[in-house]
Order: sequence, then structure tokens, then C-alpha cells
Amino acid sequence: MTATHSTELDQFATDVLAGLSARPKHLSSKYFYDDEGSRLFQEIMKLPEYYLTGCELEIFERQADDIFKAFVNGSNAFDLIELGAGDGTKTAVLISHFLARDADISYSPIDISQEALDALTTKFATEFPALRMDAKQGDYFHILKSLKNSRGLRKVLMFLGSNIGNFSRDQSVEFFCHLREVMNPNDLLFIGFDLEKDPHVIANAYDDAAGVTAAFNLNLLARINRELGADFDLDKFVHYANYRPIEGSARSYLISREKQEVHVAALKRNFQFEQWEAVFMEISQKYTIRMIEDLAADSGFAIKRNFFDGRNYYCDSLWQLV
Ligand code: AVI
Repeated sequence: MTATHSTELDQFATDVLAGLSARPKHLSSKYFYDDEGSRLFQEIMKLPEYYLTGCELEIFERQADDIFKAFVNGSNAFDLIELGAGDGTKTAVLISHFLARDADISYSPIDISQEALDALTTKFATEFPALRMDAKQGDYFHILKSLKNSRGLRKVLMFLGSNIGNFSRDQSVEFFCHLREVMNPNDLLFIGFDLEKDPHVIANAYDDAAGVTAAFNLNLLARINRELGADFDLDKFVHYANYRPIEGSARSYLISREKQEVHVAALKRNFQFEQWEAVFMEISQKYTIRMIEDLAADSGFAIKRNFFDGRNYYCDSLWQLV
């Protein structure tokens, strides 16, 4: 095991200890994405209820040329950096269009899952043999520093898929301020935001009929079993998700079906769960345009242009530094 891996494992153990010792209990959704979690998330993106991916794909397919024109700045050369790239399916639509327009681009996908990055690298190498690629594995908070050393061209940082929705408001501002520090005045930030809409549509997206989202949440308990030697019995927990229309946030929980005790060997600790006790797992924030504008302003950015899908379900927002 490398030093990085053991540090990551220590951090995971520390966060699990803090989360399971807290009242109410919580676990961080940033740990959903081990290789199995990333695979399950790819499944979620194909679900009929999970509209987000289709909306962003529609924006890219229908407005690739407008996006290209907004990205370029005099010359056709820029560096694309994608935080949390996953399988890159949506990004492939943009890259294909940019290359068809003779853009001189490099592409640096960053993801926590090595398996997802390997699949993406293989796919893109076949699809775009001439594309310069530099995939980086890890937590993007840690990789941000290395982004400073680019070719001196415009950098376009992309944070798609409404990944920002999994952060609290404070974490979002902190994250954008971090990004600001590694950006040059000419660089751009392209962010996917899921918008507020009929609450039933949102609630269904986080509680699909096939139970893939439930498996995705439960996989974090399985991951704690695998990596920290815990003895969670997954059948003793039920996934519950709801949408709060006032706050504009979908939230998911794992609920203990019975009073039980779980041992986590790496922590040398037992944790008690009451019957129907909830563990808060994830927030998926939905936005109004006003919220996006305020978030940009509070983080030191201005909106250059917003791109919407046909139903106004989703917005890809292009930001520049102020
Ligand atoms: C990655 N992220 C934007 C997803 C979301 O919609 O919050 C994660 C997810 N959780 C349940 N389904 C999908």
C-alpha cells in the first residue's frame, strides 16, 4: 500500500468514526465512489428516472457550437480539465465537436476512481487518437495544486453533472474559491447545475423503481465492511430519499430497520443503532438562477453565459473571474 493510499484510508476511517459517533449519524457521500460505487453511478445515469444526465447531454448535443464559441478566445487552443470525469460520455460529445472545429485542445480528466479513469482513457484513445490526454487519479481538492502548471493557454475547468449539488453552500463557496486560486484571469469555469422543478420528478430521481440508488447508498456500508473490517448487515438498513421544496434539496438516508450493534475493526469500536435510526448520507441541491448568480458573486466569479435544456430542467453555467 502506498503512502497516499494509507493516508486516504486513515482519512476515511477518521470520517467514519466522526460520522457514526455524531447525533444524528452521518456518512459523507464523497466516499460513495470506490470502483463499485462508480460502477453503480454509471447505472444510475442510465435510469429513466435520473433525468440529469440526459438534460446535460441534450445541452451539449444541441449547443456544442455555442459552447465552443464561448470557450475560445482568439486562438482555437485551450486546455480542458474535468473534475470528477466519470466515464466522460457527455464530455466526448463536446470534444468530438471541438476537434471537428480544428481546436487545439488537451484534456485532463480527474477522478477518484482509477477504474473509471482507465475505462475513459481507453475509450477516448480509440475515439480521439490525436487528443492529448493526461488523466489524474485522486481527490480533486488534492490535485488542484498541480493544475497551475499548464501550457500557459486558457484553461477551461469543467465540473459537470451537478456534482456541486453534493456540497453544502459553504463547501461550494470554499470549493470555488480554491478553484479561483489556481485559475489565471483568462481561464473559465463551466459548471452543471440541476434546477428546481416539479418535486415529484426530483423525488423519483433519487428513489428509482429498480433500486439502483438504494444499492448505491448501501455500497458505502459495504465499502466500510471491505476497507475498515466492519460487519454491517446491509439487509438491516433501508434506503430513504425525499425532496425538500423549500430548501430545494433532495436528501438520502439509510435507516436501521432494527436495534443493532455494528463493529468496525479498524476503529476498534462498536456503534449502536436504534430501531428506525437514520444515517444522513447525501444532499443533492437543486438551484434557481438567482442561487447560481449569488453563488458566483460570493465566490468571486461572474456568469459569462448560461446554457439550458429544452425543459429548463438543467443549466450549464460558464463563469469567468471578476
Ligand atoms: C454525483 N451526483 C451529482 C449525484 C446526484 O444527483 O446528487 C449522485 C447521486 N446520488 C443519487 N443518485 C445520484
